[in-house]
Amino acid sequence: MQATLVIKNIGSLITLKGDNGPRKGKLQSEIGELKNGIVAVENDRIIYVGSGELPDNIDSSKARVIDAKGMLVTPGLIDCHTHLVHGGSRENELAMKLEGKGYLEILASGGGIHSTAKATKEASFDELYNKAYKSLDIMKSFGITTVEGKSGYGIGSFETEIKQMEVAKKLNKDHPLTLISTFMGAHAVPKEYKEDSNKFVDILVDEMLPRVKEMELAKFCDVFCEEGVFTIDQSRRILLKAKELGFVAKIHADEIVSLGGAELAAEVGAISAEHLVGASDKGIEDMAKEGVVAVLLPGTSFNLGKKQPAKARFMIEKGVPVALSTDYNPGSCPTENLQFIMTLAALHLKMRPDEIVTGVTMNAAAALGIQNEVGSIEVGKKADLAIFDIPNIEYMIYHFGINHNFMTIKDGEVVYTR
Ligand code: IZC
Ligand code: ZN
Repeated sequence: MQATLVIKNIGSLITLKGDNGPRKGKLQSEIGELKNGIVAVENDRIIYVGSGELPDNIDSSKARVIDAKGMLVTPGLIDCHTHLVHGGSRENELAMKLEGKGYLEILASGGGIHSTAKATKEASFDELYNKAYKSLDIMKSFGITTVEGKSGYGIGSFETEIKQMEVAKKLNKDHPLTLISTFMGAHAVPKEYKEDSNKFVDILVDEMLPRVKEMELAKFCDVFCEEGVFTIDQSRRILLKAKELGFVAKIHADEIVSLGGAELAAEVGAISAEHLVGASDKGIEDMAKEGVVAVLLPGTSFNLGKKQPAKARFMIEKGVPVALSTDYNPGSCPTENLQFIMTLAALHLKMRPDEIVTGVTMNAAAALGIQNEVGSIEVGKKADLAIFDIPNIEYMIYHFGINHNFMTIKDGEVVYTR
């Protein structure tokens, strides 16, 4: 075998070796660490993972050799929940927030998602593309190699929804990172349908979903199931229709008000349910039974000043696989820094470092249905890796708020070096 890239002298190599995810219960903390690790890559695939030197059957004479000098290597991080493509920003809401106005209150008064919808509608394709490209570059610098991105700033303007997803499609082609697209036409109720939101759901189900499918613009369909946004019944209708058309279902569930979104995720067979701050114990148990991945977003709770964290420990104990993500968006979580989210997962969700690593690699991959391709460092998998200039994974969580990434490798190519 002819290696094209070799990384040697890895102090701590976090392989995540084992069954492809989702990893639940005790398996969430089995991260397969190797000391003095070495990884060989041929083109875009991993061909060897071990300790010490390469075996004789791997020819590294023509390979680029990277001396990791005792650093930490993990699978490329996966940010499985973002609202990447959008126009404008919402720093104007900071003053309202400081006066004690809540997220849903700002939304109900026509701000929040509505203000981003306006900016996204007004932005040209190129403006949206360039802004999102920059964010992908920041993510790349943090060691992220795969990103999920939602539409959802059309709010009734189907044209804007399509524009967002076309931007995402082009970004996936042009940018080194992988960007997986989600249709989130049900993100807020358009003002003109405020009195009859079921009418808007009719349009979503009968016109928008089939058209998005036909245009092959999204793998997933997501719904903001929340008080004052879409009800449980409306969310059920949208997700069942989406599934019937061949989308994979996701749901923003029980983020602020406990509505029964976790139960619905299990009922409709969603691949993941996101936020879950107010999820009921029964909803969590239902998710465990159906194998729904919990995508927890502690950066959002932090930024909204929420005191109550999602019940991560209870979820892990009950056998729900837990993934973690930034929720990068211009309102409730304007950051691309997944490493900081890992710190919050420890301090606020009481997750352990090994559980957290699984949450941003294998279980994030499982939340996107790509766990057979990425999420661990194993022979045959895509060579998506991050090299962090730290001695161990605890250090990443402990020394917070900065970027520890030294190098990002995507499809076997170095795409970022500090
Ligand atoms: O723009 O506020 N939670 N949707 C649901 C968001 C956050 C994005 C936003
Ligand atoms: Zn979200």
